[in-house]
Amino acid sequence: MSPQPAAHFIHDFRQAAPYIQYLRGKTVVLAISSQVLLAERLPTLVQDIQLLASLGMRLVLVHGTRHYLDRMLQQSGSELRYHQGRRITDAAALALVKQACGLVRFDIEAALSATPSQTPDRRNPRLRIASGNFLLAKPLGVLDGVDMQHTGSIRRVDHEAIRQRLNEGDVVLVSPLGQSLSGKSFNLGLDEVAAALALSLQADKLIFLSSEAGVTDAEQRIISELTSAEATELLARGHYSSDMTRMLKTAIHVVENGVRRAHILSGMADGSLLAELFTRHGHGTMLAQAPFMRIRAADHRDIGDIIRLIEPLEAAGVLLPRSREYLEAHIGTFSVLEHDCHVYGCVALKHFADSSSAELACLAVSPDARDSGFGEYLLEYVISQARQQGAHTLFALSTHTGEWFDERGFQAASLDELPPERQQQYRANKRASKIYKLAL
Ligand code: 1C4
Repeated sequence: MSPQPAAHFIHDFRQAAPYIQYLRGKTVVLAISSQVLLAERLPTLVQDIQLLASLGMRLVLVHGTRHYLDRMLQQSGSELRYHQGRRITDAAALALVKQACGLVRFDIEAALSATPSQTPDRRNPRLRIASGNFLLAKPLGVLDGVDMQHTGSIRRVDHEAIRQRLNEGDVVLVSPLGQSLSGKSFNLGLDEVAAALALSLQADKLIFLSSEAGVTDAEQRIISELTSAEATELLARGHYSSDMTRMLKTAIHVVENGVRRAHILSGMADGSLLAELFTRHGHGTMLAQAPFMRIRAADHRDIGDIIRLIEPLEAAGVLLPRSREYLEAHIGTFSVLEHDCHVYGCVALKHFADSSSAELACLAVSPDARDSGFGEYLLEYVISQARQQGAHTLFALSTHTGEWFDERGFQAASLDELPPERQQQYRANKRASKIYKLAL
């Protein structure tokens, strides 16, 4: 007897498939905190980064230096000086910033150059890493009478040069150091660089790999999804660390200015990057400007997704069979539930000659997304659609899901209450489905 394939693996791999497809060709900026690098997370993190690159994601990495620098300054007996949350970089600190950047860059480059040990053909070309003078900087100047010296801010990102490298399949590695037109170097903040890169490249995602697991609520539970408005409210309550506050502010800023998603997650936990990108529940916190879930009218591009949802249920006798031709002809009656760009559910609202009643039909939620309230959202959506169209009664016919409708206020109905054309279909298909109705 052949051994059973690992059920969990197959389930998880199938769940990841739409995300793999979706992320191919997408530009992602990964901001890696220096705390993560100091914790020696680089070797495992790099394996995941290599995997993302091999799946066709366009990756821009930017690393922090803050904790390296604090350590170096303390070792040299220098004082750590900050103003308005920014380091005051004097000449000695700038020399150490350059050292720290060199150190971190070489470590990242070396780690990314290693061929993954599981690769079947070790002659595969290594990942190419590109770096350069991508950040044009200017001095931050004097703030409240405090000279910030060699601390700078970004004047421009050479996004065209970065795009060229990405088009050639390189991974781009950026350090938080910029050069001015007069040839001076300036120390930059990781958050500022990450935001400038994500915005100028119109990236699809900005991901912070930090020492914190994500944004937490009052009970210290990780919040998996936040809109920028919700994140702004949370920040106003202000119980977050200075690192988290900075990341959250940056995440809000980028999603409100065109980056589709920002993520804050732990760079310390093994595989957190993969879990965040390839599973529905993610691992850390994901931010977007608008809510993640929406129900919208279906169109012809959704037919493939609808078939994927309903085919197994038709085979099991739960739903009526509907051919592709039927779906093409009736797509105007369908709505789909989308969560983070994937279709997880569908429903149709069927009309009759007598417009005082309508039928909720072809209701399905993907098995991996059940029990999250999606079915209920679809039901509410169809109820309000039916009301808007002037129906007074909403019918639902079911062989397996009667209880679900019972619990949501539907009542049993008899065959002769159905509109005549539906009675005819009922008799013809011999399913003996239970009939439910809801007064609208
Ligand atoms: N019976 C009772 N409770 C059920 C249930 C069932 N069959 N299935 C799920 N539940 C409960 C869960 O246990 C959970 O309860 P809890 O933990 O909250 O106490 C709750 O419902 C989950 O609610 P939700 O809002 O999170 O719902 P979802 O899981 O997102 O979705 C569906 C609920 C029923 C939509 C989902 O389970 C599903 O897709 N099931 C398979 C398809 C299905 O049964 N669809 C309903 C069809 S009736 C057909 C047609 O083709 O037009 C047939 C017509 C005919 O002539 O026979 C329809 C309407 O499409 N009709």
